[in-house]
Amino acid sequence: MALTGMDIYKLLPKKNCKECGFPTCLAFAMKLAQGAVEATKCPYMSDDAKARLSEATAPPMRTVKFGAGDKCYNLGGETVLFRHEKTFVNKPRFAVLFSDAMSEEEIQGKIARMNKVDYVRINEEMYVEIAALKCESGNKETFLSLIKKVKDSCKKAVPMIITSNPEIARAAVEECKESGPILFGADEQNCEAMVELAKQHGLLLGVTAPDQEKLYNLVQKIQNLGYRELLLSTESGTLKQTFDDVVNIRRTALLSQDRTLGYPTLVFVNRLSKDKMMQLAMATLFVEKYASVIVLDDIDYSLALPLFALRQNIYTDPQRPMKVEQGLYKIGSADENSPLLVTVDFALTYFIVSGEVERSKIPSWMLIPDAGGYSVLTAWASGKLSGKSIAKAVKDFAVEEKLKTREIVIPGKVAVLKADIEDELPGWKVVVGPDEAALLPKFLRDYADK
Ligand code: B12
Repeated sequence: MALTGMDIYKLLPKKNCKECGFPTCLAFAMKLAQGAVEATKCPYMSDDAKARLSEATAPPMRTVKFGAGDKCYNLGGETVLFRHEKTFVNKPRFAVLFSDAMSEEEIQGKIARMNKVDYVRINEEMYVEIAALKCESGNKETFLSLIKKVKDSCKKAVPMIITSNPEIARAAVEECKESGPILFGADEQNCEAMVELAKQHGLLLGVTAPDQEKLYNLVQKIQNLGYRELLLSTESGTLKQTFDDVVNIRRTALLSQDRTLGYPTLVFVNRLSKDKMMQLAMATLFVEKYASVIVLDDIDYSLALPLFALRQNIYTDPQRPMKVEQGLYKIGSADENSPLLVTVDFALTYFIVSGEVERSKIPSWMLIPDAGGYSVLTAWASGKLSGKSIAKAVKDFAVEEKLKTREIVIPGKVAVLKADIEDELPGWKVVVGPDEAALLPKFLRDYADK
């Protein structure tokens, strides 16, 4: 449970030395309780008090890790129930399920579809981060051969070993331990052996129980065994109950500050429906509330596009606009005579405008200056989009070397910039485009015809 200001005050040296920057130890204690200052600011605190405070002031949901090297991921560490309260921090990761009872054809099909999901959207690489590998055969050798196959073919995905048999788990971990797998399947019966194995290799341990109450007791038992790198899951089997479980776990951790359930959660959407569109819909639900690992039966490019875009939108800081990279972008087979349009680096604007340019089927260039990640008018009103910033982008991205044209189309909303830009870019002509991107296809067709 969280400590109050008075609880913290009792742990302080009460010297009122002011070295922490506050006039009294009591004022410092109150700020510590609000999380507005770090305990390390007090130079005279005893080691014991430091340990108690760091435990008590740590976020109620633990941040845990899995993976290795550049494929290492954090889960959990969330501090709010709703994104607009502050921000969500560690995005959920998607997993595709492979079982050692599947046919070779099915496995190879999944591997091929999963590997095709590999693209960049707003500076983020999109791919499936986890290969969930389930032992259904009960046969160690069969399972190891599945792990090897998937590991060799899906280089980007970290394995998640799913078994409740500690002996098979141990062999499976040996097969892929260098990639920092998740070990899933600690339950009431096997938890001692599974904890020992997870501890030995520092693995994230997936804990599973039939319902919330049993899960709570099991986590307490595992914490008493000295292990806290956990990922929680219930086996309820229905969408309603699973949703309830995941939401309650988050609420118990954050609102009641009960750290027994202060861990990220895993949801097998593939167990809730066999229909792939339904699984997609459920996955979107659990991206928002509140799973940290979401297991699907399968994925392909068309399923990934909405799912990954949603995740990206939810897991960005609402106080910071999403930006695209500045530069000169080619749309279609634009050449040195194609139209040149300028817009801003606010991702929403860029995607609307580039979509309309594509729709026009007129190959074009888009120039993105540094506009602070703001919309056209916001950037103009804050002085970030100006004759100078546009002229700078023309120079920085060597537009005069790549294009013969000396004409640039600007958004209608900033028609007022025309004279400024022409002053900054001698020999250039500024053409004022329409106010709305939806009018761009007609505008571009007329412009290209003249
Ligand atoms: Co503001 N803000 N804002 N703002 N903001 C507004 C833009 C507006 C219009 C509100 C108002 O007063 N009516 C004013 C600007 C008034 C003016 O000068 N004419 C305004 C102001 C004054 C400000 C502040 C200066 C306020 C202040 O601090 N005093 C600050 C500036 C920031 C700072 O540095 N302090 C400010 C701040 C903000 C925040 C809250 C931060 C957000 C910014 C979010 C962001 O931009 N990333 C903000 C918003 C959201 C808005 C708001 C409500 C929406 C802007 C938006 O997102 N538009 C507008 C009001 C409004 O527009 N309804 C005010 C959507 C995008 C997609 O539109 O970029 O213009 P867009 O793109 C469209 C077109 O321009 C066109 O197509 C797009 C789709 O149609 N287009 C084209 C785009 N590129 C191109 C290219 C070509 C070639 C062509 C032809 C067309």
